[in-house]
Order: sequence, then C-alpha cells, then structure tokens
Amino acid sequence: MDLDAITEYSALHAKPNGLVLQYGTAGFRTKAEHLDHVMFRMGLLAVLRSKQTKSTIGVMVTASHNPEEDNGVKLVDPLGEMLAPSWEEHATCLANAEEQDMPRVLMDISVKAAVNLQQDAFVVIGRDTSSPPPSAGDTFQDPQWMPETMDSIELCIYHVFLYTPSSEKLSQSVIDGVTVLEGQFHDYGLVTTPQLHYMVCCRNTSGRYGKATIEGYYEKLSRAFLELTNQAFCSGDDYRSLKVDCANGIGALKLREMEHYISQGLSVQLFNDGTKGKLNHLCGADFVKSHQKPPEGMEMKANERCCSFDGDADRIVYYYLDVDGHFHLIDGDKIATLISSFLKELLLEIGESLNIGVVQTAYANGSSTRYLEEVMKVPVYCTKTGVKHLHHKAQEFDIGVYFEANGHGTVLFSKAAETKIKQLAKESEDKKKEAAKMLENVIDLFNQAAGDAISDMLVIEAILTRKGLTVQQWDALYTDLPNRQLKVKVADRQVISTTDAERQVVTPLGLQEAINDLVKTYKLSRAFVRPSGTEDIVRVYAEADSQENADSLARAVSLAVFQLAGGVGEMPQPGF
Ligand code: NG1
Ligand code: ZN
Repeated sequence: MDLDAITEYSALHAKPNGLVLQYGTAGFRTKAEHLDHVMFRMGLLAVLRSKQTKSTIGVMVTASHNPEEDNGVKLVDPLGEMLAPSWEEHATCLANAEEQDMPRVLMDISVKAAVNLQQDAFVVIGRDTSSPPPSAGDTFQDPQWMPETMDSIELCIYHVFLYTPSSEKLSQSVIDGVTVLEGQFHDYGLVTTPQLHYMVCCRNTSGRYGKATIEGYYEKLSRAFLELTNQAFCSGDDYRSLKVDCANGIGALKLREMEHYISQGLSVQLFNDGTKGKLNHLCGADFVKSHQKPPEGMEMKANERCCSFDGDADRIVYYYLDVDGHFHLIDGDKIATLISSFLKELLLEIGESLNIGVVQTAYANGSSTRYLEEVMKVPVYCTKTGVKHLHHKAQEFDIGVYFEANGHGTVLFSKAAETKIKQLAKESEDKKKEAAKMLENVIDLFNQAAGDAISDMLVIEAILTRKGLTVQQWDALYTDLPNRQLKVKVADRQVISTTDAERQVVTPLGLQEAINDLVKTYKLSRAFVRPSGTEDIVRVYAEADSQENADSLARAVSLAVFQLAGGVGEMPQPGF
C-alpha cells in the first residue's frame, strides 16, 4: 500500500472537519456536497473488500428515494447482495476518520479483515442521478462543460446527454480511490442500483447468472418475460399497456432503453421521466405509498393499471382509480401475495415439495399477514426493516418471497430448487413440464441479487396476463386495514431501542407500556415505533378498524414518543 500516494490523493478529496456519517440501512446518504471524501474512501474500501473476497465488488452512487439535493453511496458484495455487516462498520470508521488518520485506519481495516494486499482487485461502478437539474435561464460557473446560460433546447440536450454532473463527479472520486490502491475498474455509467447488483452477480458467477452488460440484462429479462406472456391464454389489450411513473429518476432512461425488447408483450407509457420535474418530488413509489394518493404529472383514467418506481428503481407500487374516482393502492404486501399465490400454484402442478416462505417487516399490513397465513396457508416471517434483513431470512427457503410494504423486494430460489426445476423442465411431460418451464422463466425474470422495479414490474405483468386478472381483482384479494405512518423529531433517536423485529420498544422505559395502553383502546389495532435508519426521525406506525382510528392512534403514540423519548420542536397534537 503506497501510503504517501494515498495521503496525497486523499487531500484532493479532503473530509470536512467534524463531519460524522453512518453507513445506514442502505449505505451513506447526505447532501451531495458533503460526499466527495466518502466516495474516494469507498473506492479504497471496495478495493480492500475485493482483495479479501477475491471477487468483483460494486460501488453504486445513488440518492435512492431521497430528495435530489442528496446523494449517497453503497457497496455491493460478491453475489450482488448488500455489504456484510462487519464491513459496514469498516465503512463507517473509514468515512469518519479525520484526514491525518485516514491512511492508518485503512491499514487497520486491512489487518483486521486479513486482506492479502498482493491480491488483484476489481471494482464496478454505477451511478443514477442526483444534483438539481438546471432550469432554462440558470447560470453556470463552469463554462468548460456547460454554456453560461441555457435555453430550453440546450436544456433538453443537457438532460439527454449529461443528466447529472454531480453524480459523475462523485463517481470519478470513487475511481480515484480505486486507482490509487491499484485496483482495476469498469465504470457502467448510468445504471439503476439493481442493474449494478446484477452486473456484480454475473461477473462473480462467470456469466452463469447472465451477461454482465446492460444488453445482457435486457435480453435475459425480456426473453423470460416474453416466454411467460406468450404462453398466456388471455392477452387482450387490457393486459398490454401500463402507465409508469418513473419518479424523474434513472428508471425512465432504462425503461426507454428496454422498451423495444418487451414491446411484443407490454407497452409502457412513461410519466415523470426526468424531462421536467424534480427527482422523487411529488411522485415516485415513496410519495404514492406514504401519501396514499396518485403522483403528480400522471393522467389516470378509471380502472387503468398504473405503477410508480422510486428514484433509483428498486421499489415499485401499483394503483388505480375506481369509477368513483377513489384511489386504490396496491403495495409491496399485495405484490408479495400475488407472486406467492402464483408460485404456490405452479409448485402444486410440478408436485415437488419445495418449501415457500414469505418474509415481511412490521410495516406489513395486518390483513396481508392474515391472508397469507390463514387463506393461502403460507408461512410468514417478520424481520427488522431494511432489505438486507429480509434477504437474509428469505435465503432459508427453497423459494423465499420478500417484500417491504413500500414495494422493495424480490424472490430468491435456492440452488437446490433451481436445479430441481431445471431438471423437471427437461424431463417431465405435459402440464408438469409446462409448469416447470414457467418456473424456469420466473427464476430468470426475478433479479435475485436485489429488489428491482423493472424486473418486479415484468413479473407482475406476466402473472396478471397469465391469470387473466384485472388490477381490481388483484386488489380484491383482501382489504388493507386502515393505517397511518407519522414522523416524530427527537433530540437523539438512538434513545429508542427495540426488540421482536422492531415490534416492541425496550427503551426508553415506559414507552412500550404507553403504546400497549393506547392500542387497547381501538379495535383491530396495532402500533409500533422505531428510529429511522435513513432519516433523523422516529417513525410511528398504527393501524386500526377505521382510518379515523388509525390516525388518532398514530397521533396518540406520536405524543407518547415525544414525551418519553425527548421530542423537539412542535408537540404532536392528540387525535386528528
Ligand atoms: P427507514 O428510514 O430506516 O425507515 C426506509 C424504509 C425501509 C427501507 C430503507 C432503505 C420504511 C418505513 N422504511 O428506512 O423500508 O426501504 O428506507 O431505502 O418504508
Ligand atoms: Zn430505492
């Protein structure tokens, strides 16, 4: 390790004094202007991780569903999964080391993790979007790459060719970190987070998972999708078109690129495609789920099937307006239900005793859990929030279906299940063979490396087409219990600790008792609180027999949090 070179380069990506960040639920996230040193250091760390695992490691520069002034970075482990927890700690230490200590901390990590520094390293890099897109008439400081002011035509050109300068700069800082440690790299440029996870997985399985190119991704998914839908009996126009809100994020660019690969089976109409409007602002899956209303900028007619991606295209929710203009949300829980019922039917047809499990978090609507367990007889498990926990649990089953209520999820197939299914698709006959072949395509269509809005969308569309289900029929599987999520600001959210997959509070003392007492006063009720891993707030969730009661319970619990956990600012009002 050339410590002099590291020190010299690091000075070009100097850490602002005193800035402390945490590798949270999904990497580092903060204002883009505070991230340069983090990017450089994550380039360094990715090289160490690559040497240690003797595998390709991914670095994704992404703001996820956060506002566009934010950006972030996360590392992708060898099989396309999230970074191992022990390395999250290394990441936090390295990002927070003051400038003069950084080379020593880097050395310490390589000793602690027993990294062989002589080993080769390979890192793949991707980015989606972030810095505020300019408006017509904006002025720019850097005439090398941008005219001083832009008219609307130049603005269009900017959007198409340059997209986001800040994320490009940030990924250059990652590259600086990789090269100073003499790692090799490939820069995929603009890709969705799940696409980068896919690339990492392909590269570390010698192409068995797929070709590690963007075309490879489109070809693999579209082939599986078209085979699934081609076999469908009902293929009326109703099933052929879908409106997609892309949250003004990378999903629009990528879905446009993919459109012609899938056009025989599905025509997509894109909204909030980034040509105007801000990333994740009044649109996208997070907005639709938390406000339980349609995104701005989408024209919806009664009973039309619509969906929203989030800004980095790893979440998806569906929805429609009924003839009375009422909005109906179909969230991650209902997506998991549709998928698991389809998979269960296919398993029955192939006659194999492969086990299937559904993994949820405490945010899953109580009705969904009841439906899965009592009607579908599928075992359901609850983990802490954050896909890495769900992913981990889902790996315990032959077929593990996991979704967060917010629409982030996928399905994992064990190696044994995959081998069995492949064998049946070759050897068995008639209906059994057909079902096995369908399962083979389902395996290919899911991005098993990470939740992926594009892949999930195609799975859902294929299932609806095959089963001849309308969006209303899907929605009618069960009725969601009315629910409400609120945020409470406290001085230090870490004073709240939880247990039982975040469903019970341990500290501060007395808070759980207060919640229990409040919950008792409503019917079909449930409530829990937990500190957010991505925002400086405490999240409150409540459900009850009516929206009014869910709202009022959520308010009452917020008030208890405010009083017992050091609330700051305005006190939440009891009731609505
Ligand atoms: P936090 O801020 O820890 O609640 C949010 C989502 C998670 C997950 C992460 C990462 C909710 C309630 N929480 O985490 O499910 O998606 O962001 O993006 O939706
Ligand atoms: Zn996301």
